[in-house]
Amino acid sequence: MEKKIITFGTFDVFHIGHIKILERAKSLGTHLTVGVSSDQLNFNKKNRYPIYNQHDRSYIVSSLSCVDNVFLEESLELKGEYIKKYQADILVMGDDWEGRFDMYKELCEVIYLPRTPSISTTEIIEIARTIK
Ligand code: C2G
Repeated sequence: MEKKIITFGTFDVFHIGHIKILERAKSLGTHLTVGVSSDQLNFNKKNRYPIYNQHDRSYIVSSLSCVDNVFLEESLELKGEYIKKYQADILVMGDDWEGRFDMYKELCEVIYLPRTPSISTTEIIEIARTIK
């Protein structure tokens, strides 16, 4: 039986923590849809644009064998609409978002997975900045 998973993220400067959460998300079902957050959404949220633009970030994520479908996440508030549109059975997020999406439990199962320790896009950017 098909079991559809949906997850969301920026996936900027793609790293091992990103692939691990996507693989673990896929292992919970049979089909994985990924909402890649738009450049504008990131600017609104963090007051800066991602290093890689939304086309390149979507291209990288869609090239992964565990990913079946990619779309642009235009607004954080539209998660309920995306869950319905892509007929997701499970919403998966990293546990940095623990509890934040519990309101979608009326639409689907909501699972928070532990983050991969010791790696983040912010840290990679900071390290790269210090290299002369
Ligand atoms: N992640 C992880 N381990 C890390 C870093 C990230 O498991 N070391 C996970 C995050 O928990 C998230 C996914 O990878 O589930 C994508 O992370 P980000 O690109 O940082 O996504 P974010 O900016 O949190 O965007 O609608 C929600 C947003 O789009 C989430």
